[in-house]
Amino acid sequence: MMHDNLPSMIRLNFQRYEPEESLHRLSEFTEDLCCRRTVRHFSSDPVDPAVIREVLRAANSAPSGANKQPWSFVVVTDPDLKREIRKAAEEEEKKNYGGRMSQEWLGDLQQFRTDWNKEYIEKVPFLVVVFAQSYGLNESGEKAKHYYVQESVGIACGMLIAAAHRAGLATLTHTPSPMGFLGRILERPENERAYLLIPLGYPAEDAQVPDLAKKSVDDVTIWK
Ligand code: IYR
Repeated sequence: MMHDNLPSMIRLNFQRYEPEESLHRLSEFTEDLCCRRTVRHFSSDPVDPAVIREVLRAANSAPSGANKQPWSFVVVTDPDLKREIRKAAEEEEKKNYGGRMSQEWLGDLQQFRTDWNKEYIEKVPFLVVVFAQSYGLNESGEKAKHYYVQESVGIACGMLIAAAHRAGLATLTHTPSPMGFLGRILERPENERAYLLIPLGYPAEDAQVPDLAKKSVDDVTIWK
């Protein structure tokens, strides 16, 4: 029968807190998350690979459609690969900044002082390239269905970014679109599409960020 091979059910391990304790614990976390900034100038200072692995362990704990975990994390440290990725990303970005993005889009980006130059790709100690698996593929080439792939991988990336911040590492969510070159350079299988390129490292000594205002939580929340 269909149900013969199901995993058994185990008791939920869950901690309830009194409201005061709950808010206390949460505020610390929220305050820390609210200090996070996207970084575009990285130091070449090394990072312990054990920290990267732990960040990925957090990301990999994300919920996903039917628990398929439809992602792969490719950790790049090899200087030749980084150079190749930088070169290919800059080629796409030159096209993006040179006419592929609309005037409105370019206008919206001005405050970030971004351009096609992606020096950080070579400078940062770790690049994590997140791939989304549109379907599963085992060693014998059998396909398995994946569900809510975009949502699942997005959630995992959010958890990755939060974990990296918690670890004292800076991140950048880079989408040098189109990102097809990442699958080619990193020799990923046909079921995978590059989703996000995430440099992970320490900010450069002199790193600056725009003085941005975020919407207030009350402006984005509707209580009914
Ligand atoms: N991918 C380009 C452009 C860019 C687009 C958005 I939307 C941003 O929030 C930031 C940059 C780049 O990385 O420069």
